[in-house]
Amino acid sequence: MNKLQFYSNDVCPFAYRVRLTLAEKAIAHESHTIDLLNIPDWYYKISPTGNVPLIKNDDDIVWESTIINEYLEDAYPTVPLLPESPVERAHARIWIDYCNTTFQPNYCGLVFELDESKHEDIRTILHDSLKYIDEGLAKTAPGPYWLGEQLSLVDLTYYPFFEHAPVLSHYRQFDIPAEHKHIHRWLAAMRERPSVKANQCDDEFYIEAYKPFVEGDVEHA
Ligand SMILES: N[C@@H](CCC(=O)N[C@@H](CS)C(=O)NCC(=O)O)C(=O)O
Repeated sequence: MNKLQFYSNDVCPFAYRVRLTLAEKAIAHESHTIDLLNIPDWYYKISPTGNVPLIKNDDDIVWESTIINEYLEDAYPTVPLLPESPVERAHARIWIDYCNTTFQPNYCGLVFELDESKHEDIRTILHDSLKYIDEGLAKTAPGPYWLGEQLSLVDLTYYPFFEHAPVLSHYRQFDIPAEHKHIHRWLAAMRERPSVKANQCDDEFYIEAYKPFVEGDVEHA
């Protein structure tokens, strides 16, 4: 069996979800960086969308970060990242769905929306979303993780966006309110994970990487 091939880019929060899952499950792999401002032709031959992340495991090709993480959970169950009971697994997936359908589109929307007149509305939605998340985390307090004592795919789904928070602060004057103490204590626990420590990027890296998008030099897909 060949080593799993992982196609990603350090600035992509979706790819970071998968990078963290690979690290937490200690899955041997080879990593390839795809230049997102100049996606090579050969990548379109293996990727149906041209997006990162994507993994190739022998002849199996899987894309979409949430689906890749589920695939890795199925294919490499030794370190489980979903709870055992069906209802808890369902609730984990509901949180992941909330990230993909509500939290992340508004979080990234605030960065990529160039029409300033729309920012205030997005800020309001984002504040509601953060309040909802903080209330959710209060139910599993003291955590330390999203679902309680065990790290799960829910943590790895959300964390990358929170590591990008300096971008919102720098370009959009949006900070995660200090009053959301459950979010902040969850973030502190995540920053202690060896998987995060080994893969995290610093604030300046993200701020610089987002610059062409925020300044409208490059259109976001
Ligand atoms: N829903 C996808 C989103 C992936 C995505 O948007 N990736 C971006 C980078 S963060 C990308 O590859 N963009 C390529 C392009 O814009 O051409 C997932 O969860 O994997």
